Amino acid sequence: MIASILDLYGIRYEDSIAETIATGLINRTWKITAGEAQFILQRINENVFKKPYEVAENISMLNEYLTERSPGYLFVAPVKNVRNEEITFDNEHGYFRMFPFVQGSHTINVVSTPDQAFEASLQFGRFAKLVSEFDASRLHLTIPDFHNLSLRYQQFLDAIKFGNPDRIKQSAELISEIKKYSYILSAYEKIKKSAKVYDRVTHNDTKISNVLFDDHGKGMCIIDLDTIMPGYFISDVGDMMRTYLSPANEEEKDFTKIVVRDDFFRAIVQGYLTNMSDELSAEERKLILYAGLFLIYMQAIRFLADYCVNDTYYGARYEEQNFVRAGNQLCLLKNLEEKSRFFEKMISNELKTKSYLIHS
Ligand code: GN1
Ligand code: MG
Repeated sequence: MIASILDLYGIRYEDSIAETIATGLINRTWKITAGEAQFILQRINENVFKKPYEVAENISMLNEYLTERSPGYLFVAPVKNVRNEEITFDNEHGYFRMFPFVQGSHTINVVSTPDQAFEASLQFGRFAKLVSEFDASRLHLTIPDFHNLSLRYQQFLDAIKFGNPDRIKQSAELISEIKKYSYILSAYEKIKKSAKVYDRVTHNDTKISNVLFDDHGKGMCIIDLDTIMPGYFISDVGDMMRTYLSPANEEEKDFTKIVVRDDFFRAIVQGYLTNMSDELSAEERKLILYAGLFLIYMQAIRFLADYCVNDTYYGARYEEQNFVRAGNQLCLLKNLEEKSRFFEKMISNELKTKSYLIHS
């Protein structure tokens, strides 16, 4: 499939090595080695990103801004094709982008030490700080309502009404659990009305595989910039909590392996606050723990809603994948919620002592 695409980047397929990188379910990704040069080639899923050119425009606006304001910052923008375009469209195969491969970098798929959580959070917080004066409203909504919990909840209600009756029946227990947590939705409705919880430039997909690490385990930069949009900081902090806190990830079927690790929680908070503590308003600072509850809850909702409509969005590698993932996320949510008081204390100590600044 990619020979004709590589051609448009001046690379001969016969002279290159293409390795598939299989992580996310949304976009397809290859590592291309052409002689000395290495690239990451990615096919954009246009069912998810309906306007691929807007994705490119967002990245290029931020690239321009950061190149001017923070020249030392490593921002991995796409390379242009022979037609001087950032996106390559091919009638048969769709939309593609190519990025330079960052030499000396690697990604990890599991967070196994608090240091890794700290490093990743430091990178996402650093990015958030560097673009904090960029007018977020200039950015396109590459996926409209992506983290709009009210809408996600409505989609869930529709799914359990109009979806696959067998799957809905099977999901009865999970559905009622989701409804029990509706206080998370009410809190979100309040946030939307608040003038002190700001629309910021957010990454919206802060999982660990979207951070590049160097050989010493230090964070280098963040990648996978397609979902950068205006949003609340809770999206970024929340998705880190969702994906770094437990040693078992969202695919785990044995829920007894889902554990919320205290020192990883502290590392996320410290990493993010290193750059963002003074940037967050008093009201935002109160939402740090909520960020995790919010994101995990939303993900549970999205997985279960998709299961009830026959996996139309995520697809599934096996029959019950989205059902399992919804149950998994609800278990994680419960574990996090159980530690709420302890974590709230931890956060307020961090904010008071600023001990995290020692790391920076
Ligand atoms: C999707 O496919 P992947 O892993 O890049 C989703 C995220 C979810 C994640 C959960 C554009 O990301 O929001 O957190 O699945 N991305 C999109 O597995 O929907
Ligand atoms: Mg991704």
